[in-house]
Amino acid sequence: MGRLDATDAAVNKARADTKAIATVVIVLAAALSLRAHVGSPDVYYEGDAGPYHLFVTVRVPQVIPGVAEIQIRCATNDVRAIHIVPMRLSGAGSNFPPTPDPADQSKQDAQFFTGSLWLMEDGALKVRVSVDGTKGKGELSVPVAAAAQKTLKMEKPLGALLSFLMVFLAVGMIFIAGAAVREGNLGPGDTPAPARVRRARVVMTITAVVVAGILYLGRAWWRSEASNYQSGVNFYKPPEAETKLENGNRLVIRAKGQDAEWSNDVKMEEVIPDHSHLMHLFLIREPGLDRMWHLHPERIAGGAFAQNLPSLPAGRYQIFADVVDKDGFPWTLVGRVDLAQMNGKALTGDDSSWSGTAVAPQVGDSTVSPLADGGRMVWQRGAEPLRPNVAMNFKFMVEGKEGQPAKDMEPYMGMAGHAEFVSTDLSVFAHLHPAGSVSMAALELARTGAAGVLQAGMPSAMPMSMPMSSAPLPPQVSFPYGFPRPGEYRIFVQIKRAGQVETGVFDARVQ
Ligand SMILES: [Cu+2]
Repeated sequence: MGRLDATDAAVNKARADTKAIATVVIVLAAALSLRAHVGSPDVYYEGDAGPYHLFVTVRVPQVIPGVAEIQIRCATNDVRAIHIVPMRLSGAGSNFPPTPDPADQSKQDAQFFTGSLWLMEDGALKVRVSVDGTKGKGELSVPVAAAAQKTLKMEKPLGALLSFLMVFLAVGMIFIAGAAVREGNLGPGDTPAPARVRRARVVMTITAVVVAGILYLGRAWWRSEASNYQSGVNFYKPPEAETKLENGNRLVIRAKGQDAEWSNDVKMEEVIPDHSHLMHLFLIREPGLDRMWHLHPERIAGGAFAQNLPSLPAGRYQIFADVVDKDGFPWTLVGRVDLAQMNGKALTGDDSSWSGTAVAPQVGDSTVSPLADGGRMVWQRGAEPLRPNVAMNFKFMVEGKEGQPAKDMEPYMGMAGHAEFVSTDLSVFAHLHPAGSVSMAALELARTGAAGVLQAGMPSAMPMSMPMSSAPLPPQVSFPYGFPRPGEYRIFVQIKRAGQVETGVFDARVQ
């Protein structure tokens, strides 16, 4: 609690300071954002396990192997038992699960279950949730992108204890070897012969050299393990999006991996379609986040992606480009590009854009957003302040010009809505759907258990919240999510009505 208050105070102080300092803060924050992962590792998922509707949160450990915390809220009170087990998302490992663990049912709240799972390996995993209740059995799988986020430092007392033991054992070994030679076959009361004393000294010297050698090799082993682990941490940092402008307005994006191993493992030539597209590219103008484009570049030769830019004003744009690799692991390429005024074609297909006012920190939270068609979108949130790491359902109501609930909602790329939660310092970016923070391609892999089921160009996501009939969707769309940390966020909510994509934009301060 103290830390949160301190952070808040620091934020307020920074605001009160001069513009020059504010600029420095922004530049610093932007620099950090390029190094950080895109800042939202936990998984929020909402879906059906047979007849049971569940809201699942997976708190991914910061280190792998590590313990993931699982929370499951059931929509109904007919669930008796839940079992959870981690598995690989696809491939052979997904067919041979270990024995599932029972989740604990809360004593106060029978609809709430919790459990802990060891995640032993990194990469694209899933947590299989098996439900047993009065309506029989049900099952669902939640994709989890398991990635080591940092190397933990050894705690000082433990380090001190281990150092002491090391010295004690090393010195002890030398003296034991010496004593064995000197006094090993003495009778009671005898004194060792001078020759034995001399030999014992030689043996002790040799032992000291051997012990030093063992310690040296141990240190080398420790360091190589640590550097292996660190390279695992680096592996999962968001890859850099390298950009190049060709022929005036053609933006070419290339993933610059951390190293050769990354480029070899995560081939852009093999990324799989995620809700109808190989890449979802978001261009957000800095620093006010007052312009946003959601585009879908085509893959070109050599694993690069190309997008003919629409008309857009000059400025510095933050790039977030979502792709899903062949194993179902989601990556967000992160970059930045300075663009002059662009004169391009009108948007087509699933491409969409929004323009509005810049974020104004003093103004605070907003819950009503005017839509381009004259209607509006309302964020139905309670009065209580927003807190980090709290799983919530973000509900948005779409209204027509006269304030009536929209009756012409259509699926947009197969779903009722798409939302982008972006921290104003650009260190957090999450692209969400009514099913939550998992990628739709990973969800499909979790269901089918095998890669290669998806064909390029085929819609990858079975519409979750969309009735298969052509009846209009309900006017309300919701997204399960939790803010990863305190700060200021801008939320873009994209829906489609009467053939037109509309974007509602909301500002939120998380305390
Ligand atoms: Cu989407």
